[in-house]
Formats: sequence, structure tokens, C-alpha cells
Amino acid sequence: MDKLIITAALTGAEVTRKEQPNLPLTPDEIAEAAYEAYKAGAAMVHVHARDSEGNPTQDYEVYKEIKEKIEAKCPVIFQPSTGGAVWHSPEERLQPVELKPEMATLSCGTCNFGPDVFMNSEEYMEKFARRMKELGVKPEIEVFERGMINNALKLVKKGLVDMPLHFDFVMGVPGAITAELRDLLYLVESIPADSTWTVAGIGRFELPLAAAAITLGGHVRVGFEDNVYYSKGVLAKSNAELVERIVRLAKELGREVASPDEARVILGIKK
Ligand code: KMH
Ligand code: ZN
Repeated sequence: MDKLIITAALTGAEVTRKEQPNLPLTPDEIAEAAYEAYKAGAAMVHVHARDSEGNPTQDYEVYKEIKEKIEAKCPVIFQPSTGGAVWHSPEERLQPVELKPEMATLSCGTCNFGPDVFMNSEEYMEKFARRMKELGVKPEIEVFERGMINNALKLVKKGLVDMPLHFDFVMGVPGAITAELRDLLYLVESIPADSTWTVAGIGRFELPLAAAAITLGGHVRVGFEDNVYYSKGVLAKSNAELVERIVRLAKELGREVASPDEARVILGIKK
């Protein structure tokens, strides 16, 4: 079994300071949170930028500042979001890919997202995938529903995404796939055998799905984007605190944790 890649999803587009007082918002705060998560054991950080008022932005310059600040602090893999917020246009969403990060997310289908709709038409999935390929950015295929795996495989057929694929199963978003163990097994059994995968359980599903991924040979995403709590009714102090728990769990379950460079090899992004 490969070593465990832990991704810290530091900020997200939806969470507010009201819900999580320690949510990192500014480039300095996000870079510091990335560094703390790295020290705790994260090999990768999934980043959403916020503007000076704390609102989600896909602005190239803000992502550039965050990327440079993180790189100045530590060698963690920087993975910007191309999902942004539900109201961002596809053109806005694609901006951070121009920074040529090692990875970026590629959502592979449309789904309900709470009261909203997260739009990913075939035209735009192809556009995003093509630009990532041109710039040498490895996509992390975001899967919110089973059919999105097929959409990703269609992109492979069209030559827009290269195998092996790396998936992130985002499970428990209201309106999309539920987060039962059988749902995870269904997704895992539906992807090509040479794929890698990580799981991001939303809210209370974060921890049980992480434990399942550790034992199944998958990888784990935790962080304030997905879950602001440490336990029922108790807010987590930091993203790093959530990472630390996964490191402890992995140790107990006999799974070693990957460094950023080890993760690069596992993901095939070693430069
Ligand atoms: N904020 C969601 C609407 C991604 O980062 O690529 C989309 C999202 C996915 O978070
Ligand atoms: Zn995201």
C-alpha cells in the first residue's frame, strides 16, 4: 500500500468566520495555515482564495500571492481550486491554472450544492482539462456523484486528461452523493485500477470516511472547507489539528504518512 497522502483543504469558498473563527482568509493567514498543516503531516493543500473582504475570489493575483507565500515557507503541494464558488463564471474559475501549479481541481459534472447548483458543463470541463494539459497541471478529478467518473473517462478518451487519474470523492454535500461506507466502496470500485483516490467527507462524515480510506489504501482530505468541527459541537482549533488526528489514526492503523515529495511520486507529478 502506498504511503498516505493527507490534503488539508484550508479555507473553501462557503465557510465563514462566523462558523469557524479561526478560518484563514488573507494570503498570509492561508500561507501560515498551509505551513502548520504541512508541519502536522499534510503533503498537499487545497486552496480557495478570498478577497480583502473575506469573500471568495478566483483572482489570479490573489492566488499568485498565496502560492508564493506558501512556497516561501514549505514544500507542500499547492493545489488551487478551479471550482471556486457556485456563482463564479468558468472564466473566473480557471484563472489559478495560469500559475502552473503542480495540481488543480477539475470538477467533472454538475450537481446540486445545498440550495445552489454547481455547474460544470461538458464544454467547460473540456476547456478546463485542455488548459491544464497545455500547462502541465495534473488534475485532481472532483467527484460529487457517480456519473462524474464517466465524465472524467470521457475526457481521457478525448485525449484531454492523461491516465493514471487521481480522484477526490467529495461525499456528503447536501444534494449530491451521500457519505455512507457503501457509497465510498461503490465509487472506489468504479474507477480504473491504476487510479489513486482521496476522500473528502463533509461535516460529520469526514472522520469515518478518512478511517475507511486509510484502511482501503486511499488518501484523505480534511480541513475547514469540508468540516469545521473536531467533534460533535466542538470546533476544531485549526486545520493542523484535523491533520494531526489523521496522522495519529494512520499510525494506529499501520499506514505511513507521505511527505510532499513522496506524494509527488505517488501522484506522478515529480518534476
Ligand atoms: N466550492 C464548491 C462549489 C473545488 O474546489 O474544485 C466547489 C469546490 C470544488 O470547492
Ligand atoms: Zn474546494
